[in-house]
Amino acid sequence: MVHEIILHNFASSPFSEKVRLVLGIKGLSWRWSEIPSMLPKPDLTPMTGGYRKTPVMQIGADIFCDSQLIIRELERRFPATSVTPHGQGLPYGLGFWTDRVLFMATVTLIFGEIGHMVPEDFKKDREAMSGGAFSVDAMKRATPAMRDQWRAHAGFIAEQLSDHRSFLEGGKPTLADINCYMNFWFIKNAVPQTAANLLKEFPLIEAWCGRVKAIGHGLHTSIDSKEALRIAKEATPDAKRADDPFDPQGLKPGDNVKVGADDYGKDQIAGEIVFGNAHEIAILRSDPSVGDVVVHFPRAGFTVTPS
Ligand SMILES: N[C@@H](CCC(=O)N[C@@H](CS)C(=O)NCC(=O)O)C(=O)O
Repeated sequence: MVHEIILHNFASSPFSEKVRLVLGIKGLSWRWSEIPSMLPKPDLTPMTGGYRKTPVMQIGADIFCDSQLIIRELERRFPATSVTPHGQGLPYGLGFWTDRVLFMATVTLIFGEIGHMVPEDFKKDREAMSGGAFSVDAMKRATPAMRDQWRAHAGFIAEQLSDHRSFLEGGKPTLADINCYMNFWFIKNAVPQTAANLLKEFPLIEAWCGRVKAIGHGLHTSIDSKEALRIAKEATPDAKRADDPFDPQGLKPGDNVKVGADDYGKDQIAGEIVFGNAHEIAILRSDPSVGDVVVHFPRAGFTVTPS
């Protein structure tokens, strides 16, 4: 049975914007399941086993965590409109620069400016997720240095566009555009005047942002998160058992493991290995509200611990 793509996300989430644009490039129809931007997420965590970050993609009883793996899975299922036409590997590596180094500079600039307006419960949620203080003062103090860094990193992107190409890798948008753009989308939405000031130096980035924005999000209709749970419960996971002869820890299908992100939101998700490889690990788990589901994670940026 072919199941619909369900994206569990919320409108202001920059990592979701990456996936929404990939869905746009691929011209796909999909369902938008709205999830809260902080815990509790009662219709999401039973499905993921405790993974709480945004976005999560569901296709039947297969659950894909992290934008890196969601995009990889969309590429696998819908290869015709590829977002990696110039080679499949490096755009994912680029994501570690855009999603961590550039993103942290972007976050500091945003919350150094508007952090004092953030509700207390949101701050507490993010402190629990990151294991550190949500200190607006510290972000304000870091802002001048981060503004320098942000400019330097944005400068790489401006340089790439300096021959007046339409997109970072040529005439068509690719994952390189999506990974980079997320940071500009976030800062433009959150602190538009600051973004406009920062981008005065980089008119080619402004123009490129307009072209990426114009891609849109494909065609989506909303779905209630309870309905998504019901779909997971009625479906059978697609993932098939497969050996991983090169697993560095010698892990095999059937082994019990815990999987978690290595940066923030490190919740450890328990399950039994279905398959693993250099890019992905899929684990089987059950919950009364969804039955058996297979939860998929990227390998890069995640730890896998035998349990
Ligand atoms: N590496 C993750 C990062 C995702 C992430 O940090 N998302 C933010 C929202 S854009 C988040 O999870 N915030 C906390 C939450 O939504 O509960 C990915 O690429 O999907």
